[in-house]
Amino acid sequence: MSKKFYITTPIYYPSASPHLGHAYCTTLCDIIARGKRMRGYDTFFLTGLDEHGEKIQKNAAAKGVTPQAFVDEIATRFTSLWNTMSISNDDFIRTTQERHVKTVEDIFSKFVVNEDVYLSSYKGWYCVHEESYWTETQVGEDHICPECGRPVEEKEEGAYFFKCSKYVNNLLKYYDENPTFIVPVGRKTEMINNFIKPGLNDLCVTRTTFDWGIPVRESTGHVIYVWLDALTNYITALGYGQENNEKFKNYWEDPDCEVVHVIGADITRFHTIYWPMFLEALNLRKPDKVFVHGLMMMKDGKMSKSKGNVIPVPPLVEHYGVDSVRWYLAREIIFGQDGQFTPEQFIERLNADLSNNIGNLLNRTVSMITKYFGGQIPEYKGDLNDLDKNLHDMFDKTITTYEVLSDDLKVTESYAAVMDLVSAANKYIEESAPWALAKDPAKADLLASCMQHLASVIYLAGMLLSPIFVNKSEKIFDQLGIPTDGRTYENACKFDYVSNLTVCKGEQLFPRLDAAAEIEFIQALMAAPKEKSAA
Ligand code: ME8
Repeated sequence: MSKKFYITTPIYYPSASPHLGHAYCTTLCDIIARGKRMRGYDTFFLTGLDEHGEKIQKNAAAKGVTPQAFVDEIATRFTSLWNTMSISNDDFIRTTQERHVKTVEDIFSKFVVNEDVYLSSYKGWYCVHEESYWTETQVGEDHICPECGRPVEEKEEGAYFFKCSKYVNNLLKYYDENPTFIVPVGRKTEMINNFIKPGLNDLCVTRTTFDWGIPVRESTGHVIYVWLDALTNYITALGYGQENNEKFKNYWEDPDCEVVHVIGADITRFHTIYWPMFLEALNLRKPDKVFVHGLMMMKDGKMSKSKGNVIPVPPLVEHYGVDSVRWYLAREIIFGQDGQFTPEQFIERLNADLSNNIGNLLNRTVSMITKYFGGQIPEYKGDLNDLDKNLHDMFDKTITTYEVLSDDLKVTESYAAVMDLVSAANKYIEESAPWALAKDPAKADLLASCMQHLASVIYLAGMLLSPIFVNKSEKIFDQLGIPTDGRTYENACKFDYVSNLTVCKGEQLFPRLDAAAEIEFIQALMAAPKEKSAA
């Protein structure tokens, strides 16, 4: 039986251009997906757009275009950004697509028939930005949205309600039986204490005050609440409820397929409370994990177009290369925690890890193998001394550590472990002093062993880094002389695979960056007019 993995990003609102925050989430998911594919998992990676709702309708009206024309234009900016970031998604769902619309209508009808929804009327405090109703207590005396801090307005409308009361016990049982359903676990406590314990109201799942949404068949004038519409993308994209539902069967319906949703903290409530309830009502399995990542902030707080502090991604990628930007995103901010973008840390990260560490190791090793062995990687001589033995042990341990951490979605930690191996190999060069061994014919075996150990470490590191380095890993393999058909995870994990290959010295992979000049370059990018330079 093949190992299977299904990973999704949130589907973003195409209400404005995507920024580095969106790129952060999608790139991290891409790295996870590529890592699983590398290890032989049958992987499906989904991203897309959440195109309905009042906010989109208002933004389109402000521009004097139809909502569909509005989202069509912004959709091209998202796909272009995913191209720039080398995102390897298997599908791109848009909630205005027929496959999705029809299935959502069917899902709603099922809810009506099964009496999971009922018609009533709703009065409450509504936040247009979050498209959410809040209670009097939640908005407080100032009538402010607890999620985004914007003013809310009082509204009353006829509406369908989803019977949360029917499913809340099942949800709590699911939390209990699946302690890693919500990661980091602190988020689960937050959900229980803030939303479930105070009493979960039935959820209002239709709107009548605007029409840019999926219509309710059973009641003219009602459109389906944007969150019920949006969450179901995770199954409609796989073909749920459609004729062509092979992917749905292969991934969602296979209990051995791990299903993971990666989201930002702002949308935890919808994914961890309502989504499992909708699935229970449809009699479908629930996701194994909702992983809540942190926010990428700027010095003056959350990145947002209205603040004008958005960093344009394409010129960053054009200047530094996609692999470097991907490396920064994966390594600088611990996945699951908030982080801050600063030009100083960006340059420091690239210089320290890429230029001084992996780039340096590759250069030195290929040069020495060329100089001492005419370019041919010597045969494996076993562990001849403690230095060899320690590096060999670390090689083996890094494979296990990488696999365990990445299966736990500890992306940053898993790549830190790979860099630790690279640092250890650089240190091993200093301690083994191959230049001294080369002067003593009695130490020929030690010299050969040293070169072989270094080449093995580089092959493994290059492979483990390949989910991030979509270009440079291949260049590493070229310099090591790895045949194209030998570039597999299994081979890279074999300590003696590289023996007898012929290295081929190439360009320096990560030239050192001049910090002062580069910081100035990034600051200029950040100051550039935003709308043009966005995605
Ligand atoms: O909430 N740092 O869409 P959205 C890191 N359509 N991640 C960020 C970020 C930042 N500064 N800004 C945004 C929606 N994100 C709904 C989702 S899902 C069924 C429907 C990421 O366009 C983060 O993952 O507001 C966040 O959860 C998501 O974008 C919200 O995107």
